[in-house]
Amino acid sequence: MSKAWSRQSVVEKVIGDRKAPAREASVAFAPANIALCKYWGKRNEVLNLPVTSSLSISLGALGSHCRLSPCSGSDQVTLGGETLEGEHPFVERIRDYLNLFRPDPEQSYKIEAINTVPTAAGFASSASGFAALVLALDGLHGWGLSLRELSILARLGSGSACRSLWQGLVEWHVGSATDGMDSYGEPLGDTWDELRVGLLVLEAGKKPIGSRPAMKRTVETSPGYAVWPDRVAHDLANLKAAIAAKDFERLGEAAESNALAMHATMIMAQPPVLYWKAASVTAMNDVWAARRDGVSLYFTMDAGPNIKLLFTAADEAAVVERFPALRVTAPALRPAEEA
Ligand code: 2P0
Repeated sequence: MSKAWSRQSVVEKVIGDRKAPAREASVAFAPANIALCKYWGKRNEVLNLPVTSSLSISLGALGSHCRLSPCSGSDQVTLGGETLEGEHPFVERIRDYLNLFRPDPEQSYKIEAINTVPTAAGFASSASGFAALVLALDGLHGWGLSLRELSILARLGSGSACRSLWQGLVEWHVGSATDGMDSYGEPLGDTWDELRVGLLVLEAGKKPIGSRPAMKRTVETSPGYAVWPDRVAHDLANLKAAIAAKDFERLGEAAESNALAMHATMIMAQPPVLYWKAASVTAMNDVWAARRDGVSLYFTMDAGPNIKLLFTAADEAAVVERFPALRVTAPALRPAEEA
C-alpha cells in the first residue's frame, strides 16, 4: 500500500533543511484567480489533490496583501486593519496552516492581511490569501523556494491558492503522485492583452454551503460527477487551443459551458447544492441576450451566486452599458515575473 502523506511530511519534503534566521517582517501580494476550467472535487482531501487539472486567469491588482512578522503569545490576525478574535474560523484555519511551518512550537506570527477583492460579496479570497501568506512565509524565513514549490505549499492551505502565485493564465496540473509533488500551478506562456473579466456582484449574503463541503458532497453523491473528468479534459483542450489561437468565442464557449457543467454536477448532489439566485439566472439570460445582439460576451460562475463576465477590450463599452455596476479588470497582461 502506498504511504498516506500528511501535510507536515509534504512541508518537510519541500522545505528540507533550509534554516535561515527569521527576518523582522515580510510583505507579499498575490492576485485572486478565476477559473475558466474549474477545480471541483478532490482525490485527496488532506493534501487538496484534485480529481482533474484546472485553468485560471489571475485578476491583476485584485487580491491579498499580507505582512507577516514573528510575535509572542498567540497568533494575531488583522484583516483590513481589524483584529480578528482567536475563535474566528478564518483565524483557526490560518493557525492550523501556520502550525505546519513554525520553526519551534512557541513561535507565533502576526498576520496583517488586506484584501482588494470584494470578499463580502462572495468573491474568493482564500486563494489569494494563502498564496500571499506562503510568499510572506518564504520571505520571513528566507527559504528561497521556487514559485512551483510555493504553489505546492499554498495548495495545502486551499487548492485554488496554488494558481494564485502568478499573474496571467495559469494551469494547475492534476498530477498523479501520492505526495502531490507533481500537482502545482504553472503559468501558460501565452498572454492576451485584450481579455477582460468583469465582476458582477449580485448578492452579498452568506452562502448556504461552503465550497469545500459542497465539493465533497458532489463527489460522494452526485451521479452527474461521473461525466466531470471527461468534460474537463474536453474543455481544457478547447481553452488551450482557443488561447493559442486568440479565438475569444471558443474560449468563452468553453469557459461558460464548463461552469454550467460544474453546477449541473452540484444540482445532482443529494441533497442538492444550488448557488444560483434569481438574479444569477437573470444575469445569465442578459448575457445570452447580449450575444444575440452581437456582443461577444460569456459568463463563468463559481461556488456562489455572483457572475463573472468574460469579454475583450473591443466589447468593453457595450458590456459596461448593459451591466453598469460591473467591476472590470484587465487581468492577463503578462506573466507575474515581469509584472
Ligand atoms: C475553482 N472553486 O476552480 C473552483 C470553482 C470553486 C468553484 O477552487 O477545499 O477554496 O480549499 O481546496 O480552493 C474553491 O475551492 O477549495 C474553488 P479547497 P477552494 O476556482
